[in-house]
Amino acid sequence: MAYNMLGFFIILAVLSPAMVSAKDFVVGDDKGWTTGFDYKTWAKGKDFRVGDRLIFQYPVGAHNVFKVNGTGFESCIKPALTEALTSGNDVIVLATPGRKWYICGVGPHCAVGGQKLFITVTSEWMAPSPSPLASSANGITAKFFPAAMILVLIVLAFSSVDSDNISLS
Ligand SMILES: *[C@@H]1O[C@H](CO)[C@@H](O)[C@H](O)[C@H]1NC(C)=O
Ligand SMILES: [Cu+2]
Repeated sequence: MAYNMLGFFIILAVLSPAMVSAKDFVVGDDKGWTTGFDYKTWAKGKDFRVGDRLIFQYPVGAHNVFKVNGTGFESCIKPALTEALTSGNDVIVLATPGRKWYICGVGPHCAVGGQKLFITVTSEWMAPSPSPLASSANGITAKFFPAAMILVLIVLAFSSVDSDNISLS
């Protein structure tokens, strides 16, 4: 029994770094997805990782969200073939690393209102720029640390208890 429990917690500890690190970003925070907001400044310094989520919040009908390429971002061109997200609470899971661009396709919101967002998503295990290789080891340590601590505490707890006392059979 004790060994089965330990195995369970070891698996949990190995899986937990991903669960610990996945973050939700409400685009624009309290302002949400709107015109006249500086999304460049908002995105600056934020650490977007694979598995994190972007949440675009706005009154339904007032705005929408198109994923575009760099050209579409610069020139505020919405793609003809892509469906816009229009729910007012659009959740985008950042599934792959790389540069991502989003614009609002309503009227001149992108071109005049500056309603456009550019982010760079880094892979789950790599440290962000400027020196991804040099600091990647530290990044992994930081991510594993909470899981490692949990594991150590569990092992200590089990080793200080007589296994007959916690057996359920
Ligand atoms: C960017 O997107 C536009 C519209 O969807 C498309 O016409 C264009 O070829 C794309 N540019 C690149 C470099 O992929
Ligand atoms: Cu808009």
